[in-house]
Amino acid sequence: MTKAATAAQGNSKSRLSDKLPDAKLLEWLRSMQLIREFETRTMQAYQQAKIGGFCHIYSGQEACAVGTIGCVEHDDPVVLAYRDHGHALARGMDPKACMAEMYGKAAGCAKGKGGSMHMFDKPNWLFGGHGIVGAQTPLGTGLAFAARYEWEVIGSGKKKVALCYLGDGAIDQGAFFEAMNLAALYSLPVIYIIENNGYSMGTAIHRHSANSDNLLARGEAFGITSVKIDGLDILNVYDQFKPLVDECRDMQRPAFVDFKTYRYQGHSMSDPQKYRTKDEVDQYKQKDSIANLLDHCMSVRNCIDEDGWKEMRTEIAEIVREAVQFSENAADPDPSELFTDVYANPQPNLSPTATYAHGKKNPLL
Ligand SMILES: Cc1ncc(C[n+]2csc(CCOP(=O)(O)OP(=O)(O)O)c2C)c(N)n1
Ligand SMILES: [Mg+2]
Repeated sequence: MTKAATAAQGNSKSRLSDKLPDAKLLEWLRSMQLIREFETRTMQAYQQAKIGGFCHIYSGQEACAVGTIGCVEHDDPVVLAYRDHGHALARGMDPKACMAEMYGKAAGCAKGKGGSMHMFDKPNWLFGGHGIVGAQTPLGTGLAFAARYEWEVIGSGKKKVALCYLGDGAIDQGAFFEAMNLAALYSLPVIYIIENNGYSMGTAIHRHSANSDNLLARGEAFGITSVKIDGLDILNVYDQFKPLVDECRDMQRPAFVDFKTYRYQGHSMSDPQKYRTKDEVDQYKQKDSIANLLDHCMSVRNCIDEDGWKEMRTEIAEIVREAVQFSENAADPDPSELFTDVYANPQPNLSPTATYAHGKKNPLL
């Protein structure tokens, strides 16, 4: 077992996170609360039909995005599945650009063309949310390849680590196994983070995956360092994930993380949730990651009190309110944008359906 794997399996005596300054913990508390509040307002906007299409809420999983992104550098590349608002915000995306994207407005991070599942932010090294389950895993491997190539072959850049997030529902996709194989074979610095929230849509993990109690076996089969992390406690995430990141960066090799987490809302905005009980959800809410960190900050670090927490929440609520307001008032994309940012358009500025749609000319044109 590597040093990081040993550390990750839990060394309760000395906690790495004890050395973190209070300011860092408060920054994470703020970031997790921003995501929670943002998602609450997203649900409201969706229910008012202001947001359309698929929309997957991240509430409950905040310690994963904030904790893992908190362990890497700003220019380490990140690639995601479709439950992506939380990571985008944790990565530093402007909440206005994130919300406007869901509103389908031109000021959105993907010009309003992607929606909820396609948060993309190049300046923040965020290479997108992806709607095809597992499709981002070869991309994560490619990002690691590019980073290593740049550093080792071209001789520019520096040692980087790519973070590639996927859900438990993606672990049996063939593309993921191909991606892991190449990552191991070429020794690429990519960390596959399985956000194991226990469900793939409405199917519990033990019903969709063989040997689901031992996901680490999948990474280990390729000789990849594989660790399990309890993802509801962000300090624990840091204690376990930071040594792993450091090792992958230093040794330029991959890792696999079975990251235990839980989502509070349904799979998407339309999910009657017949597959789980309210009791189960409530039990996880008892272990809420924001409440956990707040408690630690209040009672162990004494770095925030009730008034400070109230002030922080008020400030965050205002930021999100402004993001919603901004999105409501923002301009729609110009109709000509229909024909830009596409892989190929054989008839530039002319939609193939312009004249053929039901025999009528497309009214947008
Ligand atoms: C290749 C492919 N198959 C099926 C789907 C339909 N689908 C959308 S989300 C989803 C569940 C994925 O669950 P998981 O990876 O655990 O992510 P979570 O929603 O729990 O974050 C499925 C099967 C898809 N988008 N892509
Ligand atoms: Mg899942």
